[in-house]
Amino acid sequence: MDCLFCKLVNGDIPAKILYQDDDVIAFEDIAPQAPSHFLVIPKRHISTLNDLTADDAALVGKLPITAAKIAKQLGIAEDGYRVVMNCNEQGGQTVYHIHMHVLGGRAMTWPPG
Ligand code: U5P
Repeated sequence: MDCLFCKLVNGDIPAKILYQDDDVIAFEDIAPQAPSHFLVIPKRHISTLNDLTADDAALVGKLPITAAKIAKQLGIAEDGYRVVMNCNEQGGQTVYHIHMHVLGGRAMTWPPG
């Protein structure tokens, strides 16, 4: 499958990995938009949020749990951080393998652009 993040999961493209287990992997975003910016993704390929089914609930639930664990380790949890999941073109999705952005280390603005 020609998916960038599947290649990353398989070790075929490099990433600064922060955490992984059998289900999820977290790595630093290559184009950080905040002092801390990492992505948490399921290892299994799911293209967009629209493709999720009830069977994916436990897997997807691991994304924010992993995000919070890493945020604590990075020291951004207490001040706060933002999680974002973009869906399809108007949502700003560019990589079609679902991923949770975690941004912290600075004050966020609202609404996002
Ligand atoms: N990205 C990486 N590593 C790559 C390719 C892309 O971290 O090898 C990041 C981009 O910098 C972007 C994110 O922040 O993946 C895709 O986000 P989205 O636009 O699909 O939400």
